[in-house]
Amino acid sequence: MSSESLTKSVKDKALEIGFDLVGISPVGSFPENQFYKEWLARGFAGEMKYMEKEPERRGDIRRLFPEAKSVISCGLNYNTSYPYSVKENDRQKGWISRYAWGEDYHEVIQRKLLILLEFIKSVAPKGIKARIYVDTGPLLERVYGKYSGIGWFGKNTCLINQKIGSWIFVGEIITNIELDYDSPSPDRCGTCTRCIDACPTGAFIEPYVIDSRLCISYLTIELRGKIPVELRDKVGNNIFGCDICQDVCPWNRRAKVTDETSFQPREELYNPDLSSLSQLTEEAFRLKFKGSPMKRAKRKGFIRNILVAMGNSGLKGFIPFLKESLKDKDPTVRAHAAWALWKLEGEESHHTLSSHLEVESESMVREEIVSIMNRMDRMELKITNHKFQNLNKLKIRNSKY
Ligand code: B12
Ligand code: SF4
Ligand code: SF4
Repeated sequence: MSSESLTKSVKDKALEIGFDLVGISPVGSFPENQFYKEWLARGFAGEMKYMEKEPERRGDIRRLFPEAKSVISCGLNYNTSYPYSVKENDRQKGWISRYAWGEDYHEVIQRKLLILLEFIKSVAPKGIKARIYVDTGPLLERVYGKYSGIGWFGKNTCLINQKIGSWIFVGEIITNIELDYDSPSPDRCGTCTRCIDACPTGAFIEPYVIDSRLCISYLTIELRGKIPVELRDKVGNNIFGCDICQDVCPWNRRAKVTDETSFQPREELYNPDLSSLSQLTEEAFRLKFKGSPMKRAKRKGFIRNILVAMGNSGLKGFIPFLKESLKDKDPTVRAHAAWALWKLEGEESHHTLSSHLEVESESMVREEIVSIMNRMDRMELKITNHKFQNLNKLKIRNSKY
């Protein structure tokens, strides 16, 4: 079979299996690979230590697979037909990122790639070698997405396709056979800066460059310990991931709706009630999120996020749940429960928090509570100073008469 007809049959098969996009690029070292090392050096990977492992390999796949010649990039649309706007309305509820409403994409894409690989093996010349990737190894997947022509790097760093927008997952087959290659996708962001302007935490240090440490997606999924206090207000009601920089992107306005059944939202994952989730046990968490990407946050990370959203809600109805979480077995959970109580009750939380301090032994929680109390004291001092100044002003005024 000629490389032209092999390429065509591979692409036809990818679409037949259900991928929405497919493109092919030669293996290579592209200019964007240079940004990666710089990005790591600036500390933008935060605690994602796996990103720092073998950066050379991530930059050039031939270090891992020396015979590699071609990368077949496949894109799968996860834009289900649910509306976005609900999240703004109801403070009782938390927002789970669109990408996590259905089945774990790693598994869905891997299944499809395996079918495609079997097909390729059946039609390709003997001696073919190939590997499958979907966020499973050191590969800059979006760089290959761009050079395979399935999308460009938006200023929000997402891969955007002109026809179906950016609600796409990507996966690749890397092989030692040569195929016909596509041209890279041209950048179509133009003068737009909507994603940069809309990001609540200012995570885009400059167009095309994200500081993960500021990204809500990182804070609610990847970060294991406490969410930095100064960022908690900005997390809002995002309890797993964040969609804001994609929601505002004009290329998603008319994004095609997917018919992939695996991504249809599980009822309880679409804009769920916060109160129903804050008391999940380890076992309940495991059962509820089996087969879902949400398991990545682990129970403690997920409950931590719920408590932050409760604290940001302004709703005093959550106070009993927070008091219950103050007894949680996990110190990260207790620390965030203390913070959220303070957010909802202000000075009234003093009694509960100081009583808790008497029985709390974990330094992480003690530090949180002490810092809240110091803040309360500073506020008290400010109010007293303010009253004192007003009294003095009054005295001075009175002395004039
Ligand atoms: C680490 C990671 C994260 C981190 C860091 C995000 C990031 N932008 O890198 C965090 C946890 C924040 C994250 C969040 C999300 N992620 Co993520 N993530 C990854 C992962 C594992 C690695 C990405 C990576 O290598 N980053 C390193 C940095 C350097 O890459 P970069 O920021 O994209 O920078 C590139 C360009 O911007 C360019 N560049 C840099 N500077 C400049 C300057 C100029 C002038 C130019 C022109 C270019 C340029 O070069 C860089 C490449 O070296 C990939 C899977 C993979 N193996 O590729 C999934 C992946 C990128 N994530 C994905 C998804 C779906 C998400 C979320 C939407 C999930 C969610 N809703 O919460 C968010 C989106 C947030 C966002 N705006 O990026 C998809 C993206 C699909 C798409 N359409 O783009 C991927 C590809 C997984 C997959 N297989 O489908 N993710
Ligand atoms: S996912 Fe949210 S926090 Fe992260 S860069 Fe986009 S808008 Fe900002
Ligand atoms: S919002 Fe605008 S700048 Fe950002 S990725 Fe979309 S088109 Fe590009």
